[in-house]
Amino acid sequence: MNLGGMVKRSLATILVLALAIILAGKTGIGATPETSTIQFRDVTQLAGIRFVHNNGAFGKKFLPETMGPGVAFIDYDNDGWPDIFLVNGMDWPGHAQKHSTPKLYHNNHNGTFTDVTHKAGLDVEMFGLGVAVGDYDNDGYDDLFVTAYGQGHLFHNNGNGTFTDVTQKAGLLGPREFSSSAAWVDYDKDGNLDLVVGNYVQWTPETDLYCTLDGKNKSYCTPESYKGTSVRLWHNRGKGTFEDVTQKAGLGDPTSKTLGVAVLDFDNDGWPDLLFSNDTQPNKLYRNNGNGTFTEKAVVAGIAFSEDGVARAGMGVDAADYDHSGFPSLLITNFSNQMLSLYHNEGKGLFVDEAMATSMRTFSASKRT
Ligand SMILES: [Ca+2]
Ligand SMILES: [Ca+2]
Ligand SMILES: [Ca+2]
Ligand SMILES: [Ca+2]
Repeated sequence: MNLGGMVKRSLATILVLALAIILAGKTGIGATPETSTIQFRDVTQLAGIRFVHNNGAFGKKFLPETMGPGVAFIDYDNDGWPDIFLVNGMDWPGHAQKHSTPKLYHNNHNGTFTDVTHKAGLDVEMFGLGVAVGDYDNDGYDDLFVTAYGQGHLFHNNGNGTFTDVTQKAGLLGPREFSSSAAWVDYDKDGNLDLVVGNYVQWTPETDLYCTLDGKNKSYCTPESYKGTSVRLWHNRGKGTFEDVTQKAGLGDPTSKTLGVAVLDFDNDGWPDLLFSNDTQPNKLYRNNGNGTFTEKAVVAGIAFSEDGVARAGMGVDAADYDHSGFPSLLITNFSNQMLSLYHNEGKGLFVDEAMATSMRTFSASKRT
């Protein structure tokens, strides 16, 4: 999504679809002018994308293995053609069998892509989960922040086709967390992009719990088994360094189990607000007070819980003004047995979940034809 050109973010579920759309568009494959129905064909192989996700699974059923990786479009060489960055996991320490890294694919302007990961200096092993693209140092080249189990990474785009891991230099080394998604946003409007990072739960291989569905075999535990973790807000001081302002900004909340981050100005006051979709915990909507602090509004806005008052398993999230009302609405994907949430922004700080009504309309229309 994009808010005033200042925010770029990505999530796997949304952008994998977007990737298919862009690839189909660039190659001309999948266009069916003779019908009114849009059709898509998987052109991954044709485009030269050979990426394989490694979730590190070796039989212990560690929780991070359940996560898909993020992907982002980034025109890292400013040639006007979107390139692709794919996040990857890795084998667990002590069980290393293969070398797996994120991948950067350069857009060849002809529907194909070339793996430039090594040349770009991005063949760094990590248990990556998400990615956010933004030019945090205003040098005209988009940079990458990769969320990960353990330690997120900030890669500075050097402007010559290479990146440098500046995580430590930027002051972003922190406690080992399970960061899932991130977004760049200039929340204080000082001209420098700040970084907001969603964290999932408190989990380590050492504190891994035994869960089972059949009483015999270990299964993946649900997030209820683990304590949550606060999101983090990193203020960009300029000159390439960041400070943790989570508590000062009022975003500290150890109960959250965040999987999705969205930036939206839900009340149209010109200050970007933050939405965190939480897995089995209430979603959070933080209104930007315009003075460096935020106030949590999800319950009064009607988006913390489902209509029957249950915290759902919020995962992906995006915000857009889909009905041209002048206010951004929200789409939150939930777990597989739960309906997604289409929170229509009614203005006046209130959202109404229209997912049920919308799907009923679709169903009715299909029955008529
Ligand atoms: Ca490019
Ligand atoms: Ca930059
Ligand atoms: Ca800023
Ligand atoms: Ca606002």
